[in-house]
Amino acid sequence: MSDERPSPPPMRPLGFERLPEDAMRERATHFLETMRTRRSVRQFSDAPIPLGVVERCIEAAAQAPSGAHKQPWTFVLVSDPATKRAIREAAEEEERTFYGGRAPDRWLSDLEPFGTDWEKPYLEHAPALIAVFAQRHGATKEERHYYVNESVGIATGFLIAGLHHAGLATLTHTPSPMGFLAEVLERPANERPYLLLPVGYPAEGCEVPDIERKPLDEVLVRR
Ligand code: IYR
Repeated sequence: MSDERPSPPPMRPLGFERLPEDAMRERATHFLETMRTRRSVRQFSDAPIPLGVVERCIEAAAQAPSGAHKQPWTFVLVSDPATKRAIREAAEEEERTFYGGRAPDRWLSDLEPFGTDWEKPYLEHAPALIAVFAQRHGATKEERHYYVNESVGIATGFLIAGLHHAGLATLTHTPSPMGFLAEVLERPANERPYLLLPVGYPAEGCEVPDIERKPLDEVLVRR
């Protein structure tokens, strides 16, 4: 193996289009209104979805910035019913112990408004699951990755926003622990399960908790 580093890529012009301020305001407001209607969904229709749309959204997610441009993410798009069933069974096994005593009482009472329990039927009902994996390092341990959590978190945010924008519902699901995902999906040792996103249309009559987002004044500090 050679010690030689690849030479840096050449620079090129950014190609930035500066927008008129009224267009900026309109776009920002439109995006806010779009994001306001995003909710985590726990009741999914089993109606099929255009997987090509989901793939476009994954491609959009992969445009995220990442530490030293290492792009330390892998998205596994699962639509095979047997694989979804295997994921559901393994997730429910973990969740049974979580809800059955592993989770502290305080955590369980914080979850009460959301009506969650160990049963995860949506892992089978939703027509697709996206398992997001974080690459701790490259193909070999010598290939370092940086700010992996931040990078994968940003890409996942792009993904959730993109899917919503495209008219698809998601749930940000973090079965705990979720090591089984790497096993079921046969991922290499450098990949750690990060998040599982059921994707689909909401079921007929789907309900969500009637909760509010914090107002801007509570989340924004001006100096
Ligand atoms: N992983 C469990 C518990 C859970 C934890 C949090 I924090 C949530 O916001 C929702 C659920 C589950 O999926 O049920």
